[in-house]
Amino acid sequence: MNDSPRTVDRREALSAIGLAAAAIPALAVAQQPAPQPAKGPPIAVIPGNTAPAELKVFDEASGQFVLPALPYAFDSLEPHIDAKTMEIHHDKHHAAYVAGLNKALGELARIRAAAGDSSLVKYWANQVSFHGAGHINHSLFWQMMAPPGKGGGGPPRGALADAINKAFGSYEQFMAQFKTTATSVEGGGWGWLVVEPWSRQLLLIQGEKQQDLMVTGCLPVLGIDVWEHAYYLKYQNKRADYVNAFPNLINWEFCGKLYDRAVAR
Ligand code: MN3
Repeated sequence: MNDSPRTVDRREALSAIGLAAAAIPALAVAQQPAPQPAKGPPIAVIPGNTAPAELKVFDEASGQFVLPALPYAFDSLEPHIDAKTMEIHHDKHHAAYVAGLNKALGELARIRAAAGDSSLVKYWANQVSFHGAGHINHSLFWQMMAPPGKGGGGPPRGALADAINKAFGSYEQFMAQFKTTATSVEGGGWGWLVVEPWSRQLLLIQGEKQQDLMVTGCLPVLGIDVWEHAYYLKYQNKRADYVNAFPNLINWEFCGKLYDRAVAR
């Protein structure tokens, strides 16, 4: 928060915080330059901002998406999320989204090279959306949590706290709506706190599957995975109990950084 901010477009800003443009499925599958969309208000990147190392989700050298390591041990979110759930969720589920995304992009490349079945473009594009969103959602989700008492839990601070109060009335009112939003997702999906960048408002939205019901262009600040694989070993059908425990794990410092970067100009 020092020198005059440099003005960049949103795509560059996303890259600067580690969410490479390729992390947006629609951009990743673009085969030719899309018509220039109307530009929203430019936002700024504070000089010196660098991508958090833990958010390296793509390897430039190989051109492949990669599974980032968990930033803490499997058992360090206990008792709220058990170690076995974390191990399976990260090592199996998240890894499968990474593999699925790379596979889908590879198949689309084969089709472009006339070596694949062009009737399957729709199928593979859908796979890019599903697995790409799954990869980015989980890469963020691990960072949005921290061990209780060691970065996890407590109320938000700083500009994000002020924005939550302004948008939702109070932290308590926000949290009540957040919990209801997450608990009531139909089937598998996510509860999200996002910045809608045209209005720069905070919104609480649901994401079904990995990607449905998202508002285009919204920037994630906080999310909770409410697929059964995220909680079933410990909580079985009691999703609300898992959602109620989740605030003990929220890494508000990380969420605050996402917020600051989403609204910076
Ligand atoms: Mn999951």
